[in-house]
Amino acid sequence: MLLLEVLSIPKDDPIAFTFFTGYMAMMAASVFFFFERGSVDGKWKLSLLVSGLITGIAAVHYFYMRDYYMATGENPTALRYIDWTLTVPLMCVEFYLLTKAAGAKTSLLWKLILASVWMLVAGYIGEAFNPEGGSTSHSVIWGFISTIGYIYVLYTAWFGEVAQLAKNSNSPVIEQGVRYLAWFVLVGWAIYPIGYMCMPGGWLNVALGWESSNVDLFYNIADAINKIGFGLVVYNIAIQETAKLRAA
Ligand SMILES: *C/C=C(C)/C=C/C=C(C)/C=C/C1=C(C)CCCC1(C)C
Repeated sequence: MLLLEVLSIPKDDPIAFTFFTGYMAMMAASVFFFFERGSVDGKWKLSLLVSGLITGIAAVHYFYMRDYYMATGENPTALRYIDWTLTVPLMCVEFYLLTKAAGAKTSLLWKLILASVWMLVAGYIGEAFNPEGGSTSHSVIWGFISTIGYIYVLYTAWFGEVAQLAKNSNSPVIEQGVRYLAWFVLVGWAIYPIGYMCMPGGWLNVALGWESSNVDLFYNIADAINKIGFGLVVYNIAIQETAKLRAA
């Protein structure tokens, strides 16, 4: 029975559609990043490995989330947050690796990881412990607490240590690339709170009647943009820096 449901994607279910395309896109991106490790200079291989791990971890979670959604029609909240708890800190690792040559210390990495885990733990409490039928106050309080962690990462990427170090890197390629990643954090990451507010009791659910199934629609679209986009920016930096080294 489970198998039958998995095999038939309803034509009118955009969420199921994004679970399937999201899964394939993440998998293809991982293959790409792993193979392309071979075409960049040694000091960029770790960055590409991390890009591939981010989309690879997501691909495995999409495999399970897709089945969970197809079988139950519900949001796979636990799987979603397990995925993010692994992949968002790895995105912090990308920031660290890019600015390491300019002097980034591991304390920067830990601050970013702490802020993102804070953001995710609060978001998980907001979603997983939302009372039956939904509670606006519960959703707003935990959404607000979560946003503090988000703003910390955003600030660090745009004006704080990450931005400063990128400026000191003496590489326009790295400075430009880090700026692109900061744009992802500003625009791409901001899609997640929109999904969050669709849960029962959430602002968009209450004010505009957006259904809770849209939580996954927004999360799936945001994941594809952010995880693959982040990886491609890092890939582009690595390719350009490698070309510079080889020309020298
Ligand atoms: C690959 C996964 C990524 C980049 C996930 C990012 C998730 C967020 C930026 C989530 C942010 C949230 C808020 C800022 C408030 C509401 C709760 C969250 C967790 C959805």
